[in-house]
Amino acid sequence: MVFNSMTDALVACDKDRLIVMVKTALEQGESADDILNHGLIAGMEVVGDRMESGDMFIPEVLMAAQAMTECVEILKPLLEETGGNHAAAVVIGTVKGDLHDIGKNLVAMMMESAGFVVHDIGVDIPAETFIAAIKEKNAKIVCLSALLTTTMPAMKQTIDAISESGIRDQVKILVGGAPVTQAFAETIGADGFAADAGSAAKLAKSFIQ
Ligand code: B1M
Repeated sequence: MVFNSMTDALVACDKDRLIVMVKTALEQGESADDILNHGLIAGMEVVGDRMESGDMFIPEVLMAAQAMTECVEILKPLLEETGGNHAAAVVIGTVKGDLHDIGKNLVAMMMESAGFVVHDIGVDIPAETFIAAIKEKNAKIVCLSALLTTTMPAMKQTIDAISESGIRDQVKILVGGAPVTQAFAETIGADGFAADAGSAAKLAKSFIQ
């Protein structure tokens, strides 16, 4: 019930109401994980459906995204699990042409709390910027995020460019984002696919241990 109300507040772009709901739910003993998954992410699914059907427009979707981001900030300390210190550097970004960053930010957060040193290089990132960051940070893991079917090819282009630059053996490349699948990850030569932020951190740990 409380999660349905969160969805309603998100769809109504009512940030203040949403923040109060999140704080109240925490006080009432709901877990940060449940609030994120059943309240906020589920709400964003509805926002996506409305966007697709033309019932919500970009400015409203941006307001909903901002509301979600602020709520994630509240949940952040509670979502973080200590996973030991892996010290390995992770470079993460959303691929070229794609501006979506909420999922990528969640993955970065979970990686950080799993003990990685995370370098978030942002959104709309061309292959050459990924390559420069991998070299500069001596990264062992690279995470590519894409939310659009039209930017999925940029994942392959990025992986190809990393191979051509001669540093492919130095890094494990993980991919994710709503339209991405395990099969797609295999097709483009990624080392792994994660469906959500928690799985991404677990997968990264499995490559380092
Ligand atoms: Co956009 N958008 N959007 N949008 N948007 C989608 C993705 C869409 C599905 C909506 C829809 O039509 N139903 C659709 C894509 C359709 C398609 O490609 N088939 C779409 C579209 C079309 C567009 C535009 C083209 C719209 C337009 O301009 N006409 C445009 C493109 C802009 C661009 O990128 N060039 C656009 C713009 C935007 C906003 C800027 C308004 C805003 C983004 C704001 C922001 O990110 N700061 C926005 C939003 C908010 C969405 C929806 C509604 C929500 C995305 C989100 O944040 N979800 C989205 C609909 C949807 O996804 N249902 C939609 C919550 C987030 C936590 O989930 O990002 O999936 P997600 O991340 C998950 C996993 O996927 C995974 O872990 C995360 C959490 O556990 N994961 C990874 C993500 N990255 C990972 C990386 C990893 C591992 C796991 O690496 C290892």
